[in-house]
Amino acid sequence: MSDNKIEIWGAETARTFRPIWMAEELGLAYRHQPIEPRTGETQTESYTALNRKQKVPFLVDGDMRVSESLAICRYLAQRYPNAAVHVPQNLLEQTKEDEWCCYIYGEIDETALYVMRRHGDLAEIYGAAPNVIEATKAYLARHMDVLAHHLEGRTALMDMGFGLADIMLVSCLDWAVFYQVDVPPSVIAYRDHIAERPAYKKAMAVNYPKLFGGAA
Ligand SMILES: N[C@@H](CCC(=O)N[C@@H](CS)C(=O)NCC(=O)O)C(=O)O
Repeated sequence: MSDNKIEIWGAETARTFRPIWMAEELGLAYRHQPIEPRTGETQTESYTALNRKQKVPFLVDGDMRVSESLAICRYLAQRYPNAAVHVPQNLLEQTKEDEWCCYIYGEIDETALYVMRRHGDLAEIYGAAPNVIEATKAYLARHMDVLAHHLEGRTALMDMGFGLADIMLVSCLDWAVFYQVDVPPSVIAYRDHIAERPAYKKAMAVNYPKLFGGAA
């Protein structure tokens, strides 16, 4: 357990959900600063001084400052280890976790879901492109197939058990479902199993206060 020197900035997106979920899994005490993108809150002078990227999520832990959802989650898991979250114990596990995390972040988050967001929800900024959205859904279907094959009968991505890669993936799967992407049954079964975790539920309430009526 840490004292309250940890601040997690950001709310209401799949990316901001990740560090909150990780902190909940680890049983950390943290102060949540629920600023949202596209509200002007990331553009203020004080926030820009903290994070020049003007993006969320962002972590403050004493003197440590970290942006990027994946980097924040890995930092927390390794800085405050807890049996709830398996961390790689050797090069092989580290490499396989990296392989999953790079794949999920590169192919599923940035190349697919965020492209859909840019040309859907954020069309006023980046331009409406229904053809791009359709092509991206088809691209995502290929990766859902990869996931379906791997996840058949599994409750965690990696043999070592629930960990960082699962936080990355489940946050993307929820996003995909929200965007009405077809998610295969074995992937849904995996996601539903993990979504039973108390920390997942708590993090949902913290990250999406509007959806949960401010409960958290
Ligand atoms: N690669 C970053 C992405 C961060 C990101 O793009 N955050 C969005 C919200 S999901 C944001 O803050 N957007 C505000 C903006 O671009 O002005 C991460 O995973 O943390």
